[in-house]
Amino acid sequence: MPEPELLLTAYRKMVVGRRFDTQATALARQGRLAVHPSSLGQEACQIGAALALRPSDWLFPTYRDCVALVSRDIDPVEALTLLRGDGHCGYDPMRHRTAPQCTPLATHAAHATGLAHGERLKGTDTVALALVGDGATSEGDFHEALGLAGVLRAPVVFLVQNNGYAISVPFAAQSAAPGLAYKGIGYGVRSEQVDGNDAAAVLAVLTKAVEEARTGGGPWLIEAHTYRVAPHTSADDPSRYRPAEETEQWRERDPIDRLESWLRERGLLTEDDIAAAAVAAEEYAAEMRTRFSEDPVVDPLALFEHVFSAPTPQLTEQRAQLRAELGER
Ligand SMILES: Cc1ncc(C[n+]2csc(CCOP(=O)(O)OP(=O)(O)O)c2C)c(N)n1
Ligand SMILES: [Mg+2]
Repeated sequence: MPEPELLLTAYRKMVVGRRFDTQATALARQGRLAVHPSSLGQEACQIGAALALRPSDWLFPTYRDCVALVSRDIDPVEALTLLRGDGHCGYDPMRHRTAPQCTPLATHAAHATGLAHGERLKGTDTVALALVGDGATSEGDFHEALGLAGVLRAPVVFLVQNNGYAISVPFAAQSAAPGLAYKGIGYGVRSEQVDGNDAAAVLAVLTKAVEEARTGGGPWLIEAHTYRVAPHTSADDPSRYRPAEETEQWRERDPIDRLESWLRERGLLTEDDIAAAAVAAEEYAAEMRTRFSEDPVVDPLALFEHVFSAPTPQLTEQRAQLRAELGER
């Protein structure tokens, strides 16, 4: 069981993370973001990922995982820059030891494995944690990454957030496996299932996996059972593919409510603590609104930066064309 202090930190981060998420959904509705894939209902997995890692460890997130980013203390405007339509990920991956959010499903699983193996070759004790969706486990890249991680015994942990759906495709149409943890076992990767809406359980199992990977025990796959309460993105209508009663049932297993009552019952969380967390979350959202009310300054030519260390002749030509179109600068 994680220490009470860590669970209190988890609670506060989940409350702020949820407020960040609902604010981001509102910003998408107002046209301030192009789109927003909400983490609503998956906060226990998101803060579990952020809190199980040391600052020196690497996180490999997907488009779903903005709450993990802000829980890792990435600035909220930077975390949402990509969703604002910018060509770059918004934050400095090297500084935050957090890869750009990955939209192509599972390609980052191989990157995480490679980085983890490379760190071990360099003699560091860095661990990489890749967040993966249930649908992404059907991708070839996921299987290649697991195969390699198993053979290399790379210090990498895969957290599969099984939220029941890949957009409109339910789990039953995705896989006939009894669970996704079996996919790890097939590659010799130790695997476990966890209640993904139980923050204490997620933290306990992830911390164990990360520390075992760090000390030479090889990779882990954790399948967390959770649910995407919100639409796939702000451009989706889930009523077309899942019953409202199902979503309501999962609301009753809300990860924040569960942690809150667990901490309260043990006298670890007072009414004042709850009120203070809510105030901090509102302040966070208010600052987001202020900062997002300003239009970002975007230089169209920045599109060509950071693609290659030395630009290719084609890119140089395309940049010159765009520059001419924009007028002399
Ligand atoms: C390689 C690839 N194929 C298809 C898509 C389109 N796509 C975007 S999200 C998604 C569903 C992914 O579901 P899952 O992995 O369960 O993640 P979730 O959205 O539920 O977090 C698909 C098919 C993509 N982004 N990348
Ligand atoms: Mg899914």
